[in-house]
Order: sequence, then C-alpha cells, then structure tokens
Amino acid sequence: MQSEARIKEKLAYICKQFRLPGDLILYRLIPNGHINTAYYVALYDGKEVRQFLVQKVNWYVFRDPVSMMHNIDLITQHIMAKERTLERRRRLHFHHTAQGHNYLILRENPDGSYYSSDTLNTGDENETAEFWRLYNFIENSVSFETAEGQTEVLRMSGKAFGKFNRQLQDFDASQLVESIPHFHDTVFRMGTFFRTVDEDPLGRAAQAEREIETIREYRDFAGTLCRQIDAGELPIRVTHNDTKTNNILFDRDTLDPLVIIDLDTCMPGLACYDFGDTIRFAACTAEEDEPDEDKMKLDLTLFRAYAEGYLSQMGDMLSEAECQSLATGAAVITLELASRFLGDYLIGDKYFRIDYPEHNLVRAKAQLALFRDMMLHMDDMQQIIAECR
Ligand code: ADP
Ligand code: GN1
Ligand code: MG
Repeated sequence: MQSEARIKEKLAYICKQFRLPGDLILYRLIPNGHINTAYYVALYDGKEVRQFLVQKVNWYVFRDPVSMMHNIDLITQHIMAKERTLERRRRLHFHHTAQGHNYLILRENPDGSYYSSDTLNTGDENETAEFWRLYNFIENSVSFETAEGQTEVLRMSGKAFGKFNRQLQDFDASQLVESIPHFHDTVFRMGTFFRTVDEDPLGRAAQAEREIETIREYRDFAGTLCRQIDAGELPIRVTHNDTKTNNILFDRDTLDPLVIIDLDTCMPGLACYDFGDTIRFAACTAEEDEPDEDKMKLDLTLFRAYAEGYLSQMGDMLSEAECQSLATGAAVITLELASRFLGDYLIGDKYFRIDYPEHNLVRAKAQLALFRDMMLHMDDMQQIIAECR
C-alpha cells in the first residue's frame, strides 16, 4: 500500500515525463473499471488549471502494451479523420513523452526516486516496471455502472457503440495487434476454464459446483459463434469488445454520448460481441455483481431501446446472419464472462480487481442467472431485433 504522498509524488513525476507544465495540485483515484488504475489529476501553472486522466495499464492482462498503444493510436486517428470538427471533449488525446511515446515505462531506483525506461519485459516474473499513459480528462461527463430503468441511456449507448462500429467499417483490421489473444474465442475460453476446474489449484471448485455444471451444460452452446466464424457465416469486423456503459462518457447535463473510452480491446471481432456485451451489462435488472441471483433478469424494454439505437447506425451494414446473431451474442458473451469470473475465482483473483474475497464468485453467479434468463427469452429478443430493423 503506497502512502498518499508517495502516490502524489509518482503522479507528479509522470505528468512531468509527459511534458505537462505546472504543479500537480489535486488527484483522485477513479474506482470504476476492473482492470486498469485510473487517476484524475489537476495541474496549475500559475495561470490556469488543466485536468488529465493518468492511467496505469495492467500488463498482467495486456501482455504487449506497447503494441496496444499503437492500436489505440491508429483507431483514434481513424475516427478523428472522419470527424475533423470534433471538439476536445469528444475525443481522446494521448500525450507523448520527450521520446515520442504515448506511454511511459516507469521504474524506481533503490532510493525511491523514479526513472523512465525503454523496455518492459512482461515475460519476466520479476519485472517491476509500471506502464502508464496520460490523456485528456473529459470534463462534466458521467458514465453509467448500470442503466437500470434508464431507457434513454440504453438508446444513446446503442447509437454510440453502433456509430463506433460503423466508423471502423473501413479500418484495415490487419493493422491491429490482438491485445489479448483469443479474447472472445469462447471455445478457447471454455477449454481454459475446464482445465482450471480440473486443476482446482486452491480447492475452491467445491464452492461453485452448481455453476460449473451449468457452464458444462452449455459448453457446446458457448461455441456457437466460433462455429459460425469458421463456417464463414459471420464477417470479422473491427470491434470494441468491451462495450459496458461505463466505457462511454456522456455529457452530465444533456446525456449526449461524448466519447467511447477504454479502447484497449479494440480488435478484430464480431458485431454481436459489441451488441451483446452492452446487453449483458446494462439491459438487465441488477448490477453485474448483484448478490441476490433472483434479482438478475434480462430487461426487454432496455433491450429494445439498445437495439433501436444500435441498429439505427448499423442496421444497413449487417447481414441477415449477423442480425440473427445479436441475441445469441448477448447470451454467449454473458456465459463467457461467467466462466472468466469463475475461472479467476478458482485461480485466486489474479485478473479482475475485487472488492471482497468472494466477489468473482458472486459476479459469476449473477452472470449465470442473467444467462439463464436470456436463454428463456431468446425468441423475444429475436422478435425485437426483427421489429427494429
Ligand atoms: P478500465 O480498463 O479499468 O475499465 P477505463 O479506461 O474504462 O479503465 O477507465 C475507468 C473509468 O475512468 C471509466 O469508467 C470512466 O468513468 C473514467 N474515465 C476514463 N477515461 C476518462 C476520461 N478521459 N475522462 C473522464 N473520465 C474517464
Ligand atoms: C473488464 O476494464 P473493464 O472494467 O472495462 C474486462 C471485460 C469484462 C468486464 C466485466 C480487458 O472490463 O472483458 O467484460 O471487465 N476487460 C478486460 O465487467 O478483460
Ligand atoms: Mg472500462
């Protein structure tokens, strides 16, 4: 645990490396997000206060963060080129160090002072360097941890992610490095999950027998999209792959979607991953980690609102098979995430940040409850998609 003074000192050093003038006068940890560590910072140069977002990238999760930052550069440039008039709070602008990098590899000397380095060796288990980036803080914005009852938020989210998918239609996917290989390869994910169950390194599997059996029962279903990709039925696009509503910043006053954030997982993928993940996160009756499984249901009104928003942007681009895959995508992504949360619980919570010891188990149970409800309402979802087209 680092002291507040030490964190401030580190953040001030990082701001200097990104060549920001002025002194760090304020900082605040932003607690949402399960992977990276984000801070709001404010600097004062004697004339004005400027605000930024400083973020430590989790390289246990992203094994090649330098290439990932290159992906983000390409994606943000591509979007910028489409919307030249974008005001500053509608885009992400990553700052560069004196070496011209949009990231900083940070090391600590034995006396506690910091220095930057050129390389990061994520393959070395003794590697202690940290990987940081710095970009514009979007002022007067809000993101949603749940959209419960907020139909308009879902509609606007659908529009925003649909537009994002549309803008990347003509982006050459071969330029992108897979920041997390096999990210939504659900056949691969299931293989990893059941190996972990067999190994059961911490003896935790006994606490999740029912959940493991549910995932086993639907293992074949989980591979549906993979089989459709292999059969050439679903085209690979460039997708965001992590389309929670807390990865959109909305204007706090008007709820206008300002910018899509968390571009770390932008990779080749399916439209239904992006459609499905927002449904999983936000078109439901409880938060992702609701401890009372009975409270976790699909909300078809919110589903419809998201479908309307998404299809208003992507409707004419999607093939018949892709439209039919949207509802399946919601269920597959939900099941996949249940296996990821539970797998992480079984290995000792190394991947997702947790707030209490059973958190990943609780998350997995909530996702499975939602998954079961989605399966019950598959026809309803398909019907709504057909009506919205
Ligand atoms: P993680 O990968 O950990 O989810 P995110 O990039 O999504 O990290 O950031 C975490 C949270 O920080 C977001 O949900 C959002 O609330 C806030 N945030 C991220 N970027 C900005 C920004 N540029 N301006 C304002 N808030 C931001
Ligand atoms: C993680 O980083 P964040 O919190 O936006 C995860 C997603 C999960 C999500 C579940 C890189 O997203 O895949 O769906 O948690 N991101 C990564 O809330 O694994
Ligand atoms: Mg995020």
